[in-house]
Amino acid sequence: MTILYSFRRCPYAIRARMALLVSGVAYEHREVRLRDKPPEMLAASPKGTVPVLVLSDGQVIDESLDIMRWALDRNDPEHWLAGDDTGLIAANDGAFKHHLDRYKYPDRHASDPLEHRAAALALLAPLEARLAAAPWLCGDTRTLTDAAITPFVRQFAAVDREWFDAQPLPALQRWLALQLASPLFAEVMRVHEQWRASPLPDAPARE
Ligand SMILES: N[C@@H](CCC(=O)N[C@@H](CS)C(=O)NCC(=O)O)C(=O)O
Repeated sequence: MTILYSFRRCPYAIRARMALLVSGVAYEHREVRLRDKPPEMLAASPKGTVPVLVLSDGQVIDESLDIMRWALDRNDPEHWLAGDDTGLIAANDGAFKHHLDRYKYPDRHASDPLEHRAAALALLAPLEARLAAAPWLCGDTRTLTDAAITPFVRQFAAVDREWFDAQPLPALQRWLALQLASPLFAEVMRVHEQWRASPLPDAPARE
């Protein structure tokens, strides 16, 4: 059985789960706590980030975009791979994520949150322009690019919802709201209990 080590709120894990779910590939979900990672996950991927996918033959995929592409290569009923915009995704994972972290966690980064909020906001302008021209980032249908970027924009919006809703980003706001209200998103955000390996069976009682 394919196994996914995942953490509910991690944007990388969210996008991996979105692609896995759309592909219909069966897998066992193992919910981890980042402060208490299971040794089974670290044995498979010592770098210690989620998501980690362990295939039935033991092969390990421990980058979220690779998990998405692996799943969709198996089965892609919504043609998500037709919208794999590597440039847009790289800008999200690079500069946007950089500013998002420094806006969301100023204490951790000793950063000025408003400076980084402004920088991240500027990076949303190209997304707004695309979404003003078409309902999804790569055209008329939802694709891998939408799924890859949505969890990060969701985090950005949630830091100060009132401020985000007041920004002149009507197309992006509609796009985000549509996805957060989708059955796909509801399913990937379902709460799972922390996974733990089954305890070893009790040792036989000694006479
Ligand atoms: N490039 C990786 C990044 C994954 C990542 O950084 N995940 C975070 C959680 S959102 C993590 O596991 N961090 C390790 C930790 O906090 O201990 C991917 O795309 O899968």
